Amino acid sequence: MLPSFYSSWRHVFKLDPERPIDDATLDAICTSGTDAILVGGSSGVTFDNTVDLMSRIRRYEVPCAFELSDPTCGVPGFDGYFIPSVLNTKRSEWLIGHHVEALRDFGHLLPWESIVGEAYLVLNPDSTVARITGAEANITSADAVAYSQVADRLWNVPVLYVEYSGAFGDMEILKRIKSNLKQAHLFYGGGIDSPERAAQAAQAADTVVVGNIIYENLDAALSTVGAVHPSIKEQDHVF
Ligand code: 1GP
Repeated sequence: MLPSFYSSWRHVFKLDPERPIDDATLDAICTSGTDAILVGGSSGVTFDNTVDLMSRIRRYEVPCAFELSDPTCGVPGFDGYFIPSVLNTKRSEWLIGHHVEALRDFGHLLPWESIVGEAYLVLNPDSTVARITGAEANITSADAVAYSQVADRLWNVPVLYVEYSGAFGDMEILKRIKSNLKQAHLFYGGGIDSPERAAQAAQAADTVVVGNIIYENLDAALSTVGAVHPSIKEQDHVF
Protein backbone atom coordinates (compact mmCIF):
# COMPACT_ATOMS: atom_id res chain seq x y z
CA MET A 1 0.00 0.00 0.00
CA LEU A 2 1.20 3.52 -0.75
CA PRO A 3 2.12 5.70 2.25
CA SER A 4 -0.65 8.12 3.17
CA PHE A 5 0.74 9.90 6.24
CA TYR A 6 -0.17 13.27 4.65
CA SER A 7 -3.74 12.49 3.59
CA SER A 8 -5.46 14.36 6.43
CA TRP A 9 -3.19 17.40 6.37
CA ARG A 10 -5.05 20.63 5.61
CA HIS A 11 -2.43 23.12 6.78
CA VAL A 12 1.34 22.78 6.75
CA PHE A 13 4.18 25.08 7.71
CA LYS A 14 7.29 24.74 5.55
CA LEU A 15 10.62 25.43 7.23
CA ASP A 16 13.83 25.96 5.33
CA PRO A 17 16.89 24.37 6.98
CA GLU A 18 19.06 27.14 5.59
CA ARG A 19 17.12 29.92 7.33
CA PRO A 20 17.76 30.56 11.01
CA ILE A 21 14.74 30.29 13.30
CA ASP A 22 14.86 31.05 17.01
CA ASP A 23 13.43 28.74 19.67
CA ALA A 24 10.44 30.94 20.49
CA THR A 25 9.37 31.15 16.84
CA LEU A 26 9.84 27.42 16.35
CA ASP A 27 7.80 26.75 19.49
CA ALA A 28 4.96 28.95 18.23
CA ILE A 29 4.97 27.22 14.84
CA CYS A 30 5.10 23.68 16.21
CA THR A 31 2.32 24.27 18.76
CA SER A 32 0.12 26.34 16.44
CA GLY A 33 -2.29 23.54 15.59
CA THR A 34 -0.88 23.09 12.11
CA ASP A 35 -1.16 19.54 10.81
CA ALA A 36 2.52 19.10 10.01
CA ILE A 37 5.88 20.68 9.47
CA LEU A 38 7.44 20.21 6.07
CA VAL A 39 11.19 20.69 5.92
CA GLY A 40 12.65 21.72 2.60
CA GLY A 41 14.23 24.48 0.56
CA SER A 42 15.30 25.26 -2.97
CA SER A 43 18.95 25.91 -2.13
CA GLY A 44 21.44 25.60 0.70
CA VAL A 45 19.93 22.45 2.22
CA THR A 46 22.63 20.24 3.74
CA PHE A 47 22.69 17.08 5.84
CA ASP A 48 23.88 19.09 8.85
CA ASN A 49 21.35 21.91 8.74
CA THR A 50 18.56 19.37 8.12
CA VAL A 51 19.58 17.23 11.13
CA ASP A 52 19.78 20.33 13.24
CA LEU A 53 16.30 21.56 12.32
CA MET A 54 14.71 18.10 12.51
CA SER A 55 16.06 17.43 15.98
CA ARG A 56 14.62 20.73 17.21
CA ILE A 57 11.20 20.02 15.67
CA ARG A 58 11.24 16.52 17.13
CA ARG A 59 10.79 17.97 20.62
CA TYR A 60 7.17 18.54 19.60
CA GLU A 61 4.35 16.13 18.76
CA VAL A 62 3.59 17.67 15.39
CA PRO A 63 4.26 15.34 12.42
CA CYS A 64 7.30 16.26 10.41
CA ALA A 65 8.20 15.37 6.82
CA PHE A 66 11.11 16.17 4.55
CA GLU A 67 11.15 17.18 0.90
CA LEU A 68 14.26 15.46 -0.29
CA SER A 69 15.82 16.87 -3.44
CA ASP A 70 19.42 15.77 -2.83
CA PRO A 71 20.11 12.19 -1.70
CA THR A 72 23.20 13.25 0.23
CA CYS A 73 20.79 15.09 2.58
CA GLY A 74 18.80 11.93 3.30
CA VAL A 75 18.43 12.41 7.03
CA PRO A 76 16.66 9.50 8.78
CA GLY A 77 14.02 10.09 11.44
CA PHE A 78 11.27 12.01 9.65
CA ASP A 79 7.68 10.72 9.64
CA GLY A 80 7.70 10.79 5.86
CA TYR A 81 9.65 11.85 2.79
CA PHE A 82 8.49 13.57 -0.39
CA ILE A 83 10.59 13.23 -3.52
CA PRO A 84 9.81 16.10 -5.89
CA SER A 85 9.86 16.00 -9.69
CA VAL A 86 9.23 19.15 -11.71
CA LEU A 87 6.59 18.53 -14.38
CA ASN A 88 7.04 21.71 -16.41
CA THR A 89 10.79 21.77 -16.92
CA LYS A 90 12.59 21.09 -20.17
CA ARG A 91 15.63 19.99 -18.17
CA SER A 92 14.94 16.35 -17.70
CA GLU A 93 17.31 15.94 -14.77
CA TRP A 94 14.72 17.74 -12.61
CA LEU A 95 11.93 15.50 -13.85
CA ILE A 96 13.69 12.16 -13.69
CA GLY A 97 17.48 12.35 -14.10
CA HIS A 98 18.49 13.15 -10.52
CA HIS A 99 16.03 10.53 -9.33
CA VAL A 100 17.58 7.78 -11.43
CA GLU A 101 21.05 8.65 -10.14
CA ALA A 102 19.78 8.74 -6.57
CA LEU A 103 18.02 5.40 -6.77
CA ARG A 104 20.97 3.77 -8.50
CA ASP A 105 23.25 4.84 -5.65
CA PHE A 106 20.94 4.93 -2.63
CA GLY A 107 17.78 2.98 -3.59
CA HIS A 108 18.71 0.04 -1.38
CA LEU A 109 18.82 2.36 1.67
CA LEU A 110 15.48 4.11 1.21
CA PRO A 111 12.60 3.57 3.65
CA TRP A 112 10.06 2.98 0.88
CA GLU A 113 7.16 2.60 3.30
CA SER A 114 7.40 6.31 4.10
CA ILE A 115 8.36 7.75 0.69
CA VAL A 116 5.95 9.59 -1.57
CA GLY A 117 6.52 10.92 -5.09
CA GLU A 118 5.51 14.55 -5.48
CA ALA A 119 4.88 16.13 -8.90
CA TYR A 120 5.63 19.85 -8.85
CA LEU A 121 3.89 22.26 -11.19
CA VAL A 122 5.92 25.47 -10.86
CA LEU A 123 3.83 28.50 -11.83
CA ASN A 124 5.81 31.50 -10.57
CA PRO A 125 8.57 32.30 -13.09
CA ASP A 126 10.34 34.56 -10.58
CA SER A 127 10.69 31.90 -7.90
CA THR A 128 14.02 30.35 -6.98
CA VAL A 129 12.70 26.90 -7.78
CA ALA A 130 11.70 28.02 -11.29
CA ARG A 131 15.13 29.51 -11.87
CA ILE A 132 17.05 26.52 -10.56
CA THR A 133 15.02 23.92 -12.41
CA GLY A 134 14.42 25.90 -15.60
CA ALA A 135 10.68 25.51 -15.21
CA GLU A 136 8.48 26.97 -17.94
CA ALA A 137 6.19 28.71 -15.50
CA ASN A 138 4.46 31.11 -17.89
CA ILE A 139 1.90 28.67 -19.15
CA THR A 140 -1.81 28.91 -19.87
CA SER A 141 -4.46 27.61 -17.59
CA ALA A 142 -5.21 24.87 -20.14
CA ASP A 143 -1.57 23.79 -20.09
CA ALA A 144 -1.53 23.80 -16.29
CA VAL A 145 -4.54 21.49 -16.26
CA ALA A 146 -2.95 19.26 -18.89
CA TYR A 147 0.29 18.92 -16.91
CA SER A 148 -1.74 18.08 -13.82
CA GLN A 149 -3.67 15.42 -15.68
CA VAL A 150 -0.50 13.82 -16.99
CA ALA A 151 0.70 13.51 -13.40
CA ASP A 152 -2.65 12.49 -11.94
CA ARG A 153 -4.24 10.32 -14.59
CA LEU A 154 -1.35 8.95 -16.64
CA TRP A 155 1.27 8.60 -13.94
CA ASN A 156 -0.99 8.22 -10.90
CA VAL A 157 1.28 10.38 -8.73
CA PRO A 158 0.07 10.48 -5.12
CA VAL A 159 0.74 14.22 -4.64
CA LEU A 160 0.51 17.14 -7.03
CA TYR A 161 2.13 20.32 -5.68
CA VAL A 162 1.06 23.58 -7.35
CA GLU A 163 3.95 25.86 -6.48
CA TYR A 164 3.82 29.66 -6.68
CA SER A 165 6.56 30.10 -4.08
CA GLY A 166 6.94 33.80 -3.20
CA ALA A 167 3.72 34.97 -4.87
CA PHE A 168 0.04 34.31 -4.30
CA GLY A 169 -1.23 32.26 -7.20
CA ASP A 170 -4.20 32.31 -9.52
CA MET A 171 -6.96 30.62 -7.54
CA GLU A 172 -9.06 30.08 -10.68
CA ILE A 173 -6.27 27.97 -12.16
CA LEU A 174 -5.95 26.10 -8.87
CA LYS A 175 -9.68 25.35 -8.85
CA ARG A 176 -9.57 24.17 -12.46
CA ILE A 177 -6.67 21.89 -11.64
CA LYS A 178 -8.46 20.48 -8.61
CA SER A 179 -11.70 19.85 -10.46
CA ASN A 180 -9.83 17.84 -13.09
CA LEU A 181 -7.93 15.60 -10.69
CA LYS A 182 -8.99 12.01 -10.36
CA GLN A 183 -6.89 10.75 -7.48
CA ALA A 184 -3.88 12.96 -6.59
CA HIS A 185 -3.76 14.85 -3.31
CA LEU A 186 -3.35 18.56 -4.10
CA PHE A 187 -0.81 20.72 -2.26
CA TYR A 188 -0.79 24.46 -2.86
CA GLY A 189 2.02 26.79 -1.77
CA GLY A 190 2.90 30.39 -2.52
CA GLY A 191 2.32 33.80 -1.01
CA ILE A 192 -0.07 32.79 1.78
CA ASP A 193 0.41 35.63 4.26
CA SER A 194 -3.06 36.18 5.72
CA PRO A 195 -6.11 34.22 6.91
CA GLU A 196 -8.01 35.36 3.82
CA ARG A 197 -5.46 33.94 1.43
CA ALA A 198 -5.15 30.74 3.44
CA ALA A 199 -8.92 30.26 3.35
CA GLN A 200 -9.05 30.95 -0.38
CA ALA A 201 -6.31 28.44 -1.15
CA ALA A 202 -7.90 25.88 1.18
CA GLN A 203 -11.13 26.08 -0.82
CA ALA A 204 -9.33 24.55 -3.78
CA ALA A 205 -6.36 22.62 -2.42
CA ASP A 206 -6.38 19.64 -0.09
CA THR A 207 -3.35 21.00 1.77
CA VAL A 208 -2.07 24.58 1.95
CA VAL A 209 1.61 25.21 2.58
CA VAL A 210 2.75 28.36 4.36
CA GLY A 211 6.43 29.25 4.13
CA ASN A 212 8.04 32.63 3.78
CA ILE A 213 5.72 34.60 6.04
CA ILE A 214 6.97 32.58 9.04
CA TYR A 215 10.25 34.45 8.76
CA GLU A 216 8.68 37.85 8.04
CA ASN A 217 5.63 38.13 10.26
CA LEU A 218 5.04 35.34 12.75
CA ASP A 219 1.59 36.55 13.85
CA ALA A 220 0.40 36.64 10.26
CA ALA A 221 1.80 33.14 9.72
CA LEU A 222 0.00 31.81 12.82
CA SER A 223 -3.26 33.40 11.72
CA THR A 224 -3.34 31.16 8.65
CA VAL A 225 -3.84 28.05 10.80
CA GLY A 226 -7.19 29.17 12.18
CA ALA A 227 -8.38 30.15 8.71
CA VAL A 228 -7.93 26.58 7.53
CA HIS A 229 -8.96 24.96 10.82
CA PRO A 230 -11.78 27.14 12.22
CA SER A 231 -12.03 24.95 15.33
CA ILE A 232 -8.52 25.98 16.34
CA LYS A 233 -9.42 29.64 16.07
CA GLU A 234 -12.56 29.09 18.16
CA GLN A 235 -10.57 27.36 20.86
CA ASP A 236 -8.29 30.35 20.92
CA HIS A 237 -5.25 28.20 20.31
CA VAL A 238 -3.74 30.75 18.01
CA PHE A 239 -4.20 34.14 19.60
C1 1GP B 1 7.41 27.18 -0.87
O1 1GP B 1 5.18 26.57 -1.46
C2 1GP B 1 6.00 26.97 -0.41
O2 1GP B 1 7.92 26.00 -1.40
C3 1GP B 1 5.43 28.15 0.33
O3 1GP B 1 5.51 29.33 -0.43
O4 1GP B 1 7.16 30.67 0.86
O5 1GP B 1 5.56 31.79 -0.72
O6 1GP B 1 4.76 30.79 1.44
P1 1GP B 1 5.75 30.73 0.33
